Order: sequence, then C-alpha cells, then structure tokens
Amino acid sequence: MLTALTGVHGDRADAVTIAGRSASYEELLGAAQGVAADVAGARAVAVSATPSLETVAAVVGSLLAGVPCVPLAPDSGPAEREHILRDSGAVIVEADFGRRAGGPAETSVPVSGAPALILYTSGTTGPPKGVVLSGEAIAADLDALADAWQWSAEDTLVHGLPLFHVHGLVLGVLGALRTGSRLVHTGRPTPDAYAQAGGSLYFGVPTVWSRIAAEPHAAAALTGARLLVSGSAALPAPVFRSLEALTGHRPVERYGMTETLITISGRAGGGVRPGTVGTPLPGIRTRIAAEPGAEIGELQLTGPTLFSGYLGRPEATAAAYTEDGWFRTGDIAAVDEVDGVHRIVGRASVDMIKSGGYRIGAGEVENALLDHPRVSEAAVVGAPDPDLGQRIVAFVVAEGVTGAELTDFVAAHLSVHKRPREVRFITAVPRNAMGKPQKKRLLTDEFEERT
Ligand code: MCA
Ligand code: AMP
Repeated sequence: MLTALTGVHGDRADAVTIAGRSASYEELLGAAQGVAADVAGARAVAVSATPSLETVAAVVGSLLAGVPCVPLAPDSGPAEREHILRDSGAVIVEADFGRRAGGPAETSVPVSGAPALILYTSGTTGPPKGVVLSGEAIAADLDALADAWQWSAEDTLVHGLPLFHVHGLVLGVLGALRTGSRLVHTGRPTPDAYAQAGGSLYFGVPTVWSRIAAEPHAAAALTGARLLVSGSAALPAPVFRSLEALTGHRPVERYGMTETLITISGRAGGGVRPGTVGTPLPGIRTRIAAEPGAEIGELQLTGPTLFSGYLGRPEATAAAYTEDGWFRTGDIAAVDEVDGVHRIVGRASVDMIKSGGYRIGAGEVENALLDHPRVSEAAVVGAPDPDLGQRIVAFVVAEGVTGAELTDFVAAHLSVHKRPREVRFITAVPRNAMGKPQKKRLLTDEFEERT
C-alpha cells in the first residue's frame, strides 16, 4: 500500500518533514519496523497522534504488522480515550527513531480487505463509533485522488492537519507514502507556515483557507504552487474568490466522509466552480434520494472506497445503508443536470456539527455536559460562524457553575475541539409534545443570551 517506502521512487533525507524534523523513507521504515515487531499479534494498536514523525512511524508500523491502527486525538480526555480503547481493544504504542528492529523485518504493506485503520467518529447520538477502513479502500481512494489531482512523486505536499482523521492521515500521510510525493507537515496549519513551506500541492480545511485568505502576504506565497485543495466542510464562495485573487489559483474542492473516504472531487486542470465539489471519482456511483419533483435530497453512494462497517456494531452499519445497498451520507446535495457537478447543500440532521472541519456529534457534547454535577439539562447546536463554519453552542440549565467552567470540563473530558465556544444559560430546553428538544428554536431570538 505504501509503495514509495520500498524505494521505487528513490530516497531523500527529507522525504517526510513534520513540525521541522525530517526523515528519509529508510529512517521511517526502520522506526516503523521496530513498532511492527512490538505489536505483532495485537488486536489493534492505538497511537496518540501528535503531529510528529513518531506518529507516522507508529501508523506505518502497525500497517506493516497487519494490525489495525487506531489514531487518538493527542488531547483526548479520559471519557473519550477510555471509550475508544475499550471499544477497539487497542494497546497504546509509541515509535522510537533511536531503535532498530532485530531479525527479518517487513518492508511492504499488502493491499487487502483486512482492517487497516479504525477511525473514531461522531454520530448524531451516543459515543463515537469506530469506522473500519481496509487497505483496499484506502488504496482505491488514494489512486483515484492521484488521478484526479495529477498527484505524483514530483509533488511536495504541504498541510498541517491533525493526524487522527481521514484528511490529515489518509490523504495527508498515506497519500504521500503511496504517491512518493515529499511531505511537509507544518505542525499547525497557520498561514505563515503554509507560506514558508514551498510546496506544490496544499491541503486545507475551509477555516485554514479562510485564515490564509485574510493574510494576503501568506496567500501570495502560494502563487507558485500547482494545486490548492479544500475539503472536510463547505468552502465559502467569498473565500474561494479571495484565494483566486491572491494566489491565481481556483482551489479544487472535494467531498468525503470518514465512512466513504473521498468520493467526489474537482479535477486538476478541469473547470471548478465555487460552491461545488466536482464529480464522482472513478468507481464511485452517486444518487440523490429526492422527493418527487424536488432537485435536492440525500446524497447516497456506492463504490470501492467505502468502509467495512462500524466496529462491533452490525445494526448501526446496516442502518447506514438503504435496503438496496447504497450508503446514506446524511448530506443534502444537488447534481447539475448538464455536467454532473455535485453541490452539497447542507446536512439532514442538526445533531451533526462541523466546526473547523471537525465532525462533532451534538449528543456526545450533551452527554459530557450532563456528566457535570451542576447541569440538569443540555442541548447543543452548531451556530453559523465566519471562521469555523459552525461553532458549538451549548444551551444549559445549570446553577452554580460558569460557562468557562463548563467549556473547560468538556475540553478536558472529551477533547479541546469538542468544547463549546459559547455557553448560554436557559431556564428549560424547549421540547415538543413528545419531549424531543426543539433545537431549531434555540438559535432564534427567543433564546438570546440572558446571562
Ligand atoms: C482553548 N484552548 C484550550 C481551551 N480553549 N485548551 C484547553 N481547554 C480549553 N478550554 C487551546 C488549545 O489547547 C489550543 O492551544 C488552542 O486553544 C487551539 O484552539 P482552537 O480554537 O480549537 O484551534 P484553532 O486554531 O482555532 O483550530 C482551527 C483549525 C482546527 C486549525 C482549523 O479546527 C483544525 O485543525 N481543523 C481540522 C479538522 C480536520 O482535519 N478535519 C478532517 C476530518 P495551543 O495553540 O496551545 O495548542 S476528516 C473529513 O472531514 C473528511 C473525510 C474530509 O472530507 O476530509
Ligand atoms: P467526517 O466524517 O469528519 O469526514 O465528516 C464528513 C462530513 O464532512 C460530510 O458528511 C460532510 O457533511 C462534510 N464535508 C466534507 N467535505 C465537504 C465539502 N467539500 N463540502 C461540504 N461538506 C463537506
């Protein structure tokens, strides 16, 4: 699967650079082989996915050993971490660049249908579920993207995205190790770091692109790049236009999900329109489940990049598909009749929030808040936000606790990006006759902040 590692594309001392430290493929493989020796036979391996060479080596090591790898948000708190470790049965491993594995060591990762990665992601209710991805699905996706973006060993890929999700890890690390492109991970995805990295291919979530567009000097430094790619959430049209004006590039947008990997994309050299995500990748079929006469409806998919199921949850897996076997994305979309270009219009559920490109289930944050002894009711929504796309707003019924204390409580128990950016105190969560929270009402004037 990681064809570049075995030398077919040659080697260089800075094949992979993360947060300022570089390694050759040989060094990376050496550290990964040490991990592979340690974890052989384990049920699953968990890696605290800091932005570091060690994370890359640990992921590659578990792939070499044929043991599924579970990347963890490095700041995940006890509630999140314990759930993931218990659910996956993973043992935590760390890579060490100072040590070499003894004896015969694997050098390649066969492409197979066996689980390669288990990525935990939020649903609309309950704790995060483990999305099982096979090597076959990952390889199919990376090859389709290499074709769509003309991505090759000639490229230097630059990004600074977290290494515990599809965007940063599958595309941003495994993609580089499969295509042989040099990788520069900037540690954090700041405009200055992107400007200084001198890449040909750049990945970012819309928040990253909007921050770059707000710093014209940083944006101008990307003029010499070959391709700018945006994904994980909708790229606002004004950000698209600013980037075009400042860099001369029309950013390519692509659409995906943890469960499906990237399935729809604009093409390098193809015409891209702001507000659209392009056409399905080779092998992917899409359909819109619209009411008769309507043009928009739920986007449903089939294809070789789809996940193998939610770990240990056959019922949730079955519920994610239609009766005739199409994956239900939960996203509302429309397709241009003439050129087949897809447009993502929104999400079916208010309980799935996208903030800074992170997917956060409202239920998970509500449960964390309800674990606080002072909170008696909680309802969490995503409010429109110019920087993050959506920001997490928590409406709580609570006494004797401040908003900042509740924010820190969620940040410490789950992880920092799941914390509410705003806490509003209310007297009761509005409910319908069935007792179901009426979340859409929460963002109206009726519930303007009172403390
Ligand atoms: C603030 N901080 C706190 C607290 N408040 N720490 C602890 N407790 C608190 N209460 C600190 C943090 O520790 C951190 O500190 C700093 O504030 C960061 O704050 P934050 O506002 O969260 O970060 P940001 O800089 O605003 O982040 C924006 C971001 C980030 C960089 C765009 O959201 C991001 O990396 N997003 C990418 C998400 C992603 O990759 N999604 C892909 C999913 P310090 O600075 O000291 O560390 S995969 C997907 O969607 C599919 C497949 C697809 O299509 O790609
Ligand atoms: P995740 O599982 O974290 O990868 O989140 C997947 C979700 O991100 C999708 O269901 C969409 O709602 C959203 N998403 C990803 N890419 C795009 C995009 N280009 N435009 C709009 N939404 C997107």
